[in-house]
Amino acid sequence: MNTILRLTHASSRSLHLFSKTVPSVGRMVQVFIYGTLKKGQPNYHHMINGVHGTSKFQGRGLTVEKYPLVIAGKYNIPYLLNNPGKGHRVTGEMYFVDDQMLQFLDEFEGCPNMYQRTPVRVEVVEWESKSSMTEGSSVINNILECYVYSTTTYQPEWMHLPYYDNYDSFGNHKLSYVLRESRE
Ligand code: PCA
Repeated sequence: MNTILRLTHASSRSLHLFSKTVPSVGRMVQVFIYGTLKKGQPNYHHMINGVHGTSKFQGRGLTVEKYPLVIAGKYNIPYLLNNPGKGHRVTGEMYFVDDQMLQFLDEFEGCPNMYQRTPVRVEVVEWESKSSMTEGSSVINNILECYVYSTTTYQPEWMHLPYYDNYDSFGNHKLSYVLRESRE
């Protein structure tokens, strides 16, 4: 009994020393972006604003599963409804983001009320040659697991809206996204 106690004490002490002396390497995670945060879309500038943290574009892909991607509400906001199997495989961009950027994105996306950040499987279709395919993540058969902002907290009638496979705020639908600063 005494021995066990001593060992436990010793190991917790060395763990403490370890965490004090070894600088922690920030956690980076993969996020799949399909809406207004994509390149060329109205909120992209947030992805590259260093004030929010770090993000690194990694490539493009499409969800392995089908999802209903709709444009809903009076501000024409894109939502990936978390109802896999319906709709289309959705196109988007993968980014490697640090904790600070992830926290910003969670707040920006009203997570967990408006959207929830959940894991999604993405098939890689285009990869930035500069970054390694396995960097910080496991890629098996071109399939990458990423976080995505999707929602289960949607109005049932949204399931009857048109489904898109590639969101574009400036598309033919004429449902251009209303920026936050322009909302009433
Ligand atoms: N922003 C997030 C979710 C929907 C949106 O407009 C994105 O671009 O993926």
